[in-house]
Amino acid sequence: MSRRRILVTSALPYANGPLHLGHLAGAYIPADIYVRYQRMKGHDVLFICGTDEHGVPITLTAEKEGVSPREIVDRYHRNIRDSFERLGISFDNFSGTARPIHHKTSQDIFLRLHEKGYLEEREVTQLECPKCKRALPDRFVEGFCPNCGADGARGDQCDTCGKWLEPSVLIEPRCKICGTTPAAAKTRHWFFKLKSMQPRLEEWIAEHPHWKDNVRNFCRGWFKAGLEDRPITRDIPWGVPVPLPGAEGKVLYVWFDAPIGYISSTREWAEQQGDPDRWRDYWLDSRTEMVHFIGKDNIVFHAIVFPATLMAHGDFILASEIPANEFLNLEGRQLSTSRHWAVWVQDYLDDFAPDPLRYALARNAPETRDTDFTWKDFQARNNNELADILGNFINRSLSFVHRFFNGKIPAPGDLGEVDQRMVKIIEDTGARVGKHLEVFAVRDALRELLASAKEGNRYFDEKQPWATRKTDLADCGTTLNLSLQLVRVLTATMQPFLPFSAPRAWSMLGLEGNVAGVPWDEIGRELFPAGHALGEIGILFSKIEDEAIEEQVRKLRQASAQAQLPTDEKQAPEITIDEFAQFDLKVGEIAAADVIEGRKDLLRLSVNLGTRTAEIIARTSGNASPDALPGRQVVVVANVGAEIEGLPSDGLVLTIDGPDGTVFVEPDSGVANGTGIK
Ligand code: B3M
Ligand code: ZN
Repeated sequence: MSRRRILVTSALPYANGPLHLGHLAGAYIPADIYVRYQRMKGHDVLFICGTDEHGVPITLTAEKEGVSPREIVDRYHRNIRDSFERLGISFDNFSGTARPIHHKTSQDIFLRLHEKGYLEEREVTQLECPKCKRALPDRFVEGFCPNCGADGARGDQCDTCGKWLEPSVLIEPRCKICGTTPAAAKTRHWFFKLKSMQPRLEEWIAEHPHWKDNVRNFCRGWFKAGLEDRPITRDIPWGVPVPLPGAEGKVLYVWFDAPIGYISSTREWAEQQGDPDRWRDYWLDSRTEMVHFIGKDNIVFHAIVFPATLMAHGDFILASEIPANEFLNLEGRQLSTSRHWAVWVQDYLDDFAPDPLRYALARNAPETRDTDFTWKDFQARNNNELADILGNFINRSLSFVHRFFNGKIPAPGDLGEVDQRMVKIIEDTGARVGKHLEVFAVRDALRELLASAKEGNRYFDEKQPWATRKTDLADCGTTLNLSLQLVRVLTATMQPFLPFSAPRAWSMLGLEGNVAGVPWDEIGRELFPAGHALGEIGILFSKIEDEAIEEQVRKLRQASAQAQLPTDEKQAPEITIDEFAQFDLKVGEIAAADVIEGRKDLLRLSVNLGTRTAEIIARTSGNASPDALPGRQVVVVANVGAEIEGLPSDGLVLTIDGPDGTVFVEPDSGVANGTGIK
């Protein structure tokens, strides 16, 4: 077979937070397995990614933290890149869309579309927040979805029904920053004339009848509704500036520039190779196969908007494959970063090795439907499959040769029927696993790999080398020879999935060089000669104890419970010590307490502050019995005049929302009324 050239992309994660398991399951782990496999097949593979550094989510995060978008982007670029590295995701280049090379590439493409008449400037009405004094595109505005009615639909998309939206269609829209109802205002934007491109797009999709159902169904839905022209510029300060006169202050829509990031990342890679034109081999040569690994929420942009951009431009190749994956849930619930229902990759890697996670996620990849990650399942996959099946077969084979054959692989004797069956497995495991990887079926590929390891264990048990060692040494030699050949096969075959463990097994086998350099088609053909000396053995996969798993579940539940506390219990903005010193905190004694008529959650307290008595209104959960209060000491902020529910209050009394209702803060031993608190 001739050498293919394959350009593989993984969706560019937004540089506004760390990676979690949900990200990995769809766009990164399956992509890395595919890429590592195709490299072993000897093809010319380029694996491209980077962070998506524009768009409203980044601006929002920056605003929330009171820092510049640049600071957010740099921080999370490093953070995300580090997680990928520790997980062994083998990108050839990991770029970022805020870099000059990306701005230039996107602007050039925009200009070409403009020249060719695919863009049109139109006057539009957009939402603006009168309070924040800013335009509210995309995620700056939320409201009810006009399609499904769900609340929390955003100006660009409804997460509940998946519909692509415009801010102006939201029902009861509100500003994401301050909650104000936006006003409509006129502005000008450049529209991408997608409508006119529908026939070409439809034809192109029809040329790929083997694409996954999720991709084809999505596109069919879009075509049926009819593509509409879309504005691809925005009135926000962070992004790729629109390169046209009269467009000052406008930037490209993030979903227009982000996929172009695949091109600019390839260009950056070529420059790093010292061959700046080399990106052309991948993007301009129709023999290149381009594969986009994405999650299902990105289908429209990779199957419609980006291809339309490339078609309109005219020079570039289009995708050959779009393996779009479904979602990963966590312990039966939808992953949510805002609700802290997530497992962060960096936290995982602080506690465990990368390979068991790669294995668990690939084994349970959301290829055709959403799947669920549970810590229990993770443990079971690791313990019952990696350790007890794969690791056990490798370990028992190696140990046996070390113990009884001096660490040298014995020569095989005559082969019986059972041995012949084993020879077959040695010969075809690589091809059986590879067949599934060609069509992105990492689950099936791993199932095959595991099946071969199971066969290995079965063979070992059946042949009973511990018995034949004494009764039929030649047959014992056959058993161990074939077992070791299979171990070699499994080691090479597991390399794309388990790139940290495979090299270790390779050196335990006493083999030189890099297992990733084994040509895939030679797996099962390059065999050990008799007498080959094995290397030192170690444990390949350790078991994970129940306690370690319980600890993870506890951590997850705790973080999510924490996130559900009312906002005023979360961390408040920092103040200076001088600001704190302005609070006049004093101990006082409740002299009298009454419930305000008709409001059992409001108390009127007379508090003796030593030199004066303050009349204070206290808000409670309605549980306090006023009769028990007189005589008790409390803490008062004495220098605020407040109004609580329209009632004047001569200070505030400190209370805590306890599990059974409101409790008062109280000195733990008697002090004089009016004593100041530091
Ligand atoms: N930044 C990722 C997301 O939707 C988005 C992908 C861009 S791929 C060009 O989470
Ligand atoms: Zn606002």
